[in-house]
Amino acid sequence: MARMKFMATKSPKIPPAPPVPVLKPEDGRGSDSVVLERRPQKTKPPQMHQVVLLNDDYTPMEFVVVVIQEFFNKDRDTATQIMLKIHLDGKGICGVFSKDVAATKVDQVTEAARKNGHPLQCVSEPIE
Ligand code: TYC
Repeated sequence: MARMKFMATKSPKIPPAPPVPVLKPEDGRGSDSVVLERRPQKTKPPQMHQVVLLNDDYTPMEFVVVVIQEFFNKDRDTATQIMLKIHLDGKGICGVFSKDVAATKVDQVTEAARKNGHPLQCVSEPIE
Protein backbone atom coordinates (compact mmCIF):
# COMPACT_ATOMS: atom_id res chain seq x y z
CA MET A 1 0.00 0.00 0.00
CA ALA A 2 1.31 3.50 -0.89
CA ARG A 3 2.07 5.80 1.99
CA MET A 4 -0.58 8.48 2.45
CA LYS A 5 0.27 12.15 2.93
CA PHE A 6 -1.87 14.25 5.25
CA MET A 7 -1.98 18.02 5.49
CA ALA A 8 -2.33 18.51 9.21
CA THR A 9 -3.71 21.88 10.20
CA LYS A 10 -3.25 21.35 13.90
CA SER A 11 -0.76 19.05 15.53
CA PRO A 12 -2.46 16.47 17.76
CA LYS A 13 -2.16 17.00 21.49
CA ILE A 14 -1.19 13.40 22.16
CA PRO A 15 1.61 12.24 19.88
CA PRO A 16 0.83 8.92 18.23
CA ALA A 17 2.70 5.83 19.42
CA PRO A 18 5.66 4.88 17.22
CA PRO A 19 4.36 2.62 14.48
CA VAL A 20 5.31 -1.03 14.42
CA PRO A 21 6.21 -2.19 11.86
CA VAL A 22 8.30 0.84 10.99
CA LEU A 23 8.32 2.20 7.44
CA LYS A 24 11.84 3.01 6.32
CA PRO A 25 11.91 4.89 3.01
CA GLU A 26 15.72 5.20 3.13
CA ASP A 27 16.48 1.51 3.14
CA GLY A 28 16.68 1.23 -0.63
CA ARG A 29 13.60 -0.89 -1.01
CA GLY A 30 11.14 1.92 -1.55
CA SER A 31 8.76 3.61 0.83
CA ASP A 32 6.50 0.56 1.06
CA SER A 33 9.17 -1.59 2.67
CA VAL A 34 8.19 -2.94 6.05
CA VAL A 35 10.86 -3.43 8.66
CA LEU A 36 9.92 -5.50 11.67
CA GLU A 37 11.61 -4.30 14.84
CA ARG A 38 13.44 -6.90 16.85
CA ARG A 39 12.17 -6.72 20.38
CA PRO A 40 14.19 -8.17 23.27
CA GLN A 41 12.57 -11.37 24.55
CA LYS A 42 10.83 -10.60 27.84
CA THR A 43 10.00 -14.08 29.07
CA LYS A 44 12.79 -16.47 29.91
CA PRO A 45 12.26 -20.18 29.35
CA PRO A 46 11.44 -21.91 32.65
CA GLN A 47 14.38 -23.19 34.63
CA MET A 48 14.77 -26.93 34.32
CA HIS A 49 15.57 -29.36 37.12
CA GLN A 50 17.41 -32.65 36.98
CA VAL A 51 16.24 -35.55 39.07
CA VAL A 52 19.17 -37.41 40.58
CA LEU A 53 19.31 -40.79 42.31
CA LEU A 54 21.98 -41.31 44.96
CA ASN A 55 23.82 -44.52 45.64
CA ASP A 56 23.51 -46.41 48.93
CA ASP A 57 24.64 -49.81 50.16
CA TYR A 58 21.21 -51.34 50.73
CA THR A 59 18.74 -50.67 47.93
CA PRO A 60 18.78 -53.65 45.54
CA MET A 61 20.06 -52.98 42.02
CA GLU A 62 16.94 -54.57 40.57
CA PHE A 63 14.69 -52.18 42.49
CA VAL A 64 16.63 -49.16 41.16
CA VAL A 65 16.42 -50.46 37.58
CA VAL A 66 12.63 -50.89 37.90
CA VAL A 67 12.26 -47.40 39.42
CA ILE A 68 14.20 -45.84 36.54
CA GLN A 69 12.11 -47.74 34.01
CA GLU A 70 8.78 -46.91 35.63
CA PHE A 71 9.24 -43.30 36.71
CA PHE A 72 11.66 -42.08 34.06
CA ASN A 73 10.32 -44.05 31.08
CA LYS A 74 13.63 -45.69 30.24
CA ASP A 75 13.99 -49.08 28.58
CA ARG A 76 15.58 -51.90 30.55
CA ASP A 77 19.08 -51.48 29.07
CA THR A 78 19.16 -47.71 29.59
CA ALA A 79 17.82 -48.09 33.13
CA THR A 80 20.52 -50.67 33.89
CA GLN A 81 23.25 -48.37 32.54
CA ILE A 82 21.99 -45.46 34.66
CA MET A 83 21.77 -47.66 37.77
CA LEU A 84 25.34 -48.91 37.26
CA LYS A 85 26.58 -45.35 36.77
CA ILE A 86 24.94 -44.38 40.09
CA HIS A 87 26.41 -47.48 41.77
CA LEU A 88 29.91 -46.60 40.55
CA ASP A 89 29.88 -42.76 40.70
CA GLY A 90 27.62 -42.22 43.70
CA LYS A 91 24.88 -40.46 41.79
CA GLY A 92 23.27 -40.16 38.37
CA ILE A 93 20.75 -38.10 36.44
CA CYS A 94 17.52 -39.93 35.61
CA GLY A 95 15.72 -37.11 33.83
CA VAL A 96 15.29 -33.35 33.33
CA PHE A 97 11.91 -31.69 33.97
CA SER A 98 10.18 -28.47 34.94
CA LYS A 99 10.45 -27.72 38.66
CA ASP A 100 6.98 -29.08 39.50
CA VAL A 101 7.33 -32.28 37.51
CA ALA A 102 10.80 -32.89 39.01
CA ALA A 103 9.37 -32.46 42.54
CA THR A 104 6.60 -34.95 41.73
CA LYS A 105 9.16 -37.48 40.45
CA VAL A 106 11.14 -37.13 43.69
CA ASP A 107 7.98 -37.72 45.76
CA GLN A 108 6.90 -40.72 43.69
CA VAL A 109 10.33 -42.40 43.79
CA THR A 110 10.75 -41.72 47.53
CA GLU A 111 7.29 -43.12 48.31
CA ALA A 112 7.93 -46.26 46.23
CA ALA A 113 11.29 -46.77 47.97
CA ARG A 114 9.87 -46.35 51.51
CA LYS A 115 6.90 -48.62 50.78
CA ASN A 116 9.37 -51.31 49.80
CA GLY A 117 11.64 -50.68 52.79
CA HIS A 118 14.58 -49.19 50.85
CA PRO A 119 16.63 -46.12 51.80
CA LEU A 120 17.02 -44.93 48.18
CA GLN A 121 17.54 -41.15 48.00
CA CYS A 122 16.15 -39.07 45.15
CA VAL A 123 16.75 -35.33 44.80
CA SER A 124 15.96 -32.55 42.35
CA GLU A 125 18.45 -29.80 41.44
CA PRO A 126 18.22 -26.78 39.15
CA ILE A 127 20.49 -26.89 36.07
CA GLU A 128 22.57 -23.98 34.60
N1 TYC B 1 24.69 -49.82 45.57
C1 TYC B 1 23.48 -50.61 45.53
C2 TYC B 1 23.82 -52.08 45.72
O1 TYC B 1 24.96 -52.45 45.55
C3 TYC B 1 22.71 -50.42 44.23
C4 TYC B 1 22.20 -49.04 44.05
C5 TYC B 1 22.32 -48.43 42.81
C6 TYC B 1 21.57 -48.36 45.07
C7 TYC B 1 21.84 -47.15 42.62
C8 TYC B 1 21.06 -47.08 44.91
O2 TYC B 1 20.66 -45.24 43.44
C9 TYC B 1 21.20 -46.49 43.66
N2 TYC B 1 22.84 -52.89 46.02
